[in-house]
Amino acid sequence: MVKKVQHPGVDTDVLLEWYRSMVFVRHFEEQAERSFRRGKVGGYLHLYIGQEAVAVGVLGAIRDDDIIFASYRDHAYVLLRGTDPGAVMAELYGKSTGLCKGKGGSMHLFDVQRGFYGGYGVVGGHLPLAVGAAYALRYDHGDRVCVCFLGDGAMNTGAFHEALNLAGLWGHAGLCPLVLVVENNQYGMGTSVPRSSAVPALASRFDAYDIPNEVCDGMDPQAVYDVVRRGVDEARRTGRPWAVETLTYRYAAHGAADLLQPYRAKSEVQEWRQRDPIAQTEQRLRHAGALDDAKVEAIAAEAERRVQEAVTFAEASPDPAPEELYTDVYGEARDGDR
Ligand SMILES: Cc1ncc(C[n+]2csc(CCOP(=O)(O)OP(=O)(O)O)c2C)c(N)n1
Ligand SMILES: [Mg+2]
Repeated sequence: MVKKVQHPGVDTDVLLEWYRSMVFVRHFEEQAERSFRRGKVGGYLHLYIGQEAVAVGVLGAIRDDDIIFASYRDHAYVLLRGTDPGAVMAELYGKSTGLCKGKGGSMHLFDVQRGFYGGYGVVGGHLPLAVGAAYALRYDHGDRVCVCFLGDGAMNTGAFHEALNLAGLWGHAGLCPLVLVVENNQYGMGTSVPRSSAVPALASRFDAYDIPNEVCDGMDPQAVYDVVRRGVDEARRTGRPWAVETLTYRYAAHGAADLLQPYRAKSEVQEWRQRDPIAQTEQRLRHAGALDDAKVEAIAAEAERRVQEAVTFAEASPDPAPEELYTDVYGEARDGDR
């Protein structure tokens, strides 16, 4: 059921905003990596560099009251959702002023106020949660949708099949407005999709659960937006799940601690870099007369200024107090819970 995607133009002003957002996210992550190398960021750090067009296109297609679930490669979603970059950087630094008081770290960002329901380290573990959340949204008679980002590797977990079967089934009753966004970045750690998936045309797997699906170019925010916008509108209208496989690439290592990448050729990374989402968008905007050298520099400088502000905040923030070790471990029982 894989369709070819055609996309008409998005407004130049919108594209310029998306460009600005992608530049900011990239600067933020490049800084996060530098901080990791300096030993300022502990634990894991998975960078999204190369995949920015997917987050921008998808978040551009949903409403502010829609909700989002994601894996551990999660910085872009919260930043684009409007979470304070200082709180995100402080979270990576493990500081008490962090988004999750320094207790979640890079993989477990969470911002309920802005509809971001995490940040999960267990591959595929968030899928059952997202299906349940989508069901809850419709059970409450609302018209919000739940967006769930997942990697190609997550599609080979048992949780994927169990969750998606329920999503398809509940969708028949109009009770699962779930938008599944596969970010096929070609690898799960060091294993390529053809080496790990019996059927590498991943979107087709959704057919098994009666979930309509499409494939799109994940290096182009406009292409992502156009296809996802249709899917979101459809899920909102019908209460049925919908899925897209975005074809994208991560330039960075799987995690910042992985220095060797023997599983792929440098030339392959270079080839994908030719289609860098930021460079491509910049070209398009220059062509439309909306960007020139001075504006490109100004946008980069502004991104860097905001990132350095976030770093200054994170560095100046205190570590969590030792007595905080046992707080926020369990939820508080409320009246009527038992
Ligand atoms: C259940 C489980 N199995 C294995 C791992 C180890 N692991 C961490 S990331 C990863 C690869 C996942 O690949 P993918 O879903 O494609 O996401 P990507 O890293 O490419 O964004 C694996 C196997 C894990 N975290 N959880
Ligand atoms: Mg992957």
